[in-house]
Amino acid sequence: MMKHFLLIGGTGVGKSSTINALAQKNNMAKVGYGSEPKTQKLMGYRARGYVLWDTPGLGEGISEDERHINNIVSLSVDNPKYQIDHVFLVIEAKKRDFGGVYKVIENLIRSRHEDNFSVLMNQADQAMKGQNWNAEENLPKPKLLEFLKEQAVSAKSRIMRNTGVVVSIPEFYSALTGYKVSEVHEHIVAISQCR
Ligand SMILES: Nc1nc2c(ncn2[C@@H]2O[C@H](COP(=O)(O)OP(=O)(O)OP(=O)(O)O)[C@@H](O)[C@H]2O)c(=O)[nH]1
Ligand SMILES: [Mg+2]
Repeated sequence: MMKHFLLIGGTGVGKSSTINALAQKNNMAKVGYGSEPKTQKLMGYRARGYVLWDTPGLGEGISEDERHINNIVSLSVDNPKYQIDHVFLVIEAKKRDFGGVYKVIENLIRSRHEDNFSVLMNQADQAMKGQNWNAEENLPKPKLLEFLKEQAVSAKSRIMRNTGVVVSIPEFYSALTGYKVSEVHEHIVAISQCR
């Protein structure tokens, strides 16, 4: 049976871009520009052997977040064939604070998905505002690589501290440049085969 994965996260972190990168399709999920939220409703996309559910960006307001979470929860409740096997929280590599997202982890993850939850750290290329990114080779320079590793470890501990939810150290990648997207795909395939 096809596995279903849900991507959640703040507005503009790159959830839709991540889905396109994983599916190796350019314009499948609509990508935003500027700071307006782009994705408005839940939508499932078939990628390489699994289904990725795109969701509206969080952090636009308490009542909006609540509405999005209710829609996410009713997706699986109303459609037993859309049981979510795993939830991915997408965060940005440059951020030190995930603000509103902690509340959502508490509300959505802690009760239902704590054992099938992981974090993906996107926009690796932008972590130091574009500095120390080797565009020719599509790789971080050593200084940025060091920074990304620290950010990943720190994201794990901040999430644990703020929500009590235990996660693995996030994978970092860039949906825009394709850096380490295949590692993220492998990670998802490994999860698919797990259960
Ligand atoms: N530099 C860089 N930009 C990225 C990356 N991933 C996404 N973006 C850009 O970030 C912007 C938002 O991307 P989306 O994929 O629409 O983000 P989203 O999380 O789906 O946004 P909402 O649907 O509004 O919640 C777009 O301009 C993307 O091109 C990345 O890895 N690096
Ligand atoms: Mg989107």
